[in-house]
Amino acid sequence: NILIIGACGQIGTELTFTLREKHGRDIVIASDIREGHDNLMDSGPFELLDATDYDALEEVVAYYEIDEVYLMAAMLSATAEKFPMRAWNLNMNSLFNVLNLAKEKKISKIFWPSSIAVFGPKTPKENTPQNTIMAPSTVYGISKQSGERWCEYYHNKFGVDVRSIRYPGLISWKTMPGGGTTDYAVEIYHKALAEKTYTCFLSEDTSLPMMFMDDAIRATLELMESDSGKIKVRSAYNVAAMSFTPSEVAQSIATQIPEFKMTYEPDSRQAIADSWPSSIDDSEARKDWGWKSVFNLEKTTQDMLKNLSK
Ligand code: VAH
Repeated sequence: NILIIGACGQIGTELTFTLREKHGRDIVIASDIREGHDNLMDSGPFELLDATDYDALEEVVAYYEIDEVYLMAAMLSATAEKFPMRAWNLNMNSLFNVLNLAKEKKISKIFWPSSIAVFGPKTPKENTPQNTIMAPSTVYGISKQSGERWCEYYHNKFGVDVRSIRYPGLISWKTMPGGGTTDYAVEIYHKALAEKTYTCFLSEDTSLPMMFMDDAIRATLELMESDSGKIKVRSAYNVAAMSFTPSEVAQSIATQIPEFKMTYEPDSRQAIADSWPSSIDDSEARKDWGWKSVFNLEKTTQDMLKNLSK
């Protein structure tokens, strides 16, 4: 059976629905530190679970006969800057708990999300390669870089089958993101429909790697379903779909909502965004397990506005 930790989050929610559709509702156990939306809670088994509590996690794994874990719980970049020690504790101890369950052979496969946040100000910003300078300047980025090292160590040392992706900023309509720097790219669609205007917390020319959630979920499942022998990277794979600036997404919305107006008031999240790449080279993922994105900005805007208008 499959356990999703952090099932109420932006990615966790979509993974829960997709995996339940694929495998059946009772094969996929959703868990989080607090209950989520009714549509998630009504879609199958749910457990309240603190991912940093090893004994509680071990009990859920034994009770539901879990063999695969998707660890989606984390504190994201903006919030982690406000609570560094809480972020480190959650992001790292939840990972150690899951890696150690696999080392003890209590589970057989792990997905753990990394992020383009592992790159820092010294990293080449255009077409950032799989292997390059990584000196993240954010708490969140440091935790993701350390997590990548630990995943690779547990794979090489103990044969743990852990797989990971450096997600770009993710755009989705089913849930709101929580405390990230790329959250503007989700909020903007809600505000465009509700108020025809949005005040963006990043400057208009801040280009960041982004991906529509359908592509991110498909990348995750394609990686998890690949033969183990094909996976040459056991830290985390670069994956890419598109890069855009706030002004480009505003223009894309204006083609469907002509009266849409954007204003800019950069805040502390600007410094986080400035430390990240503007585009990513995902040739390793393409080569090793056939990754290919589908959604560009135009299709993303169409899908977001269509689903949020329902
Ligand atoms: C964040 N959405 O903004 C996350 C992600 C690349 C960005 O890691 O913190």
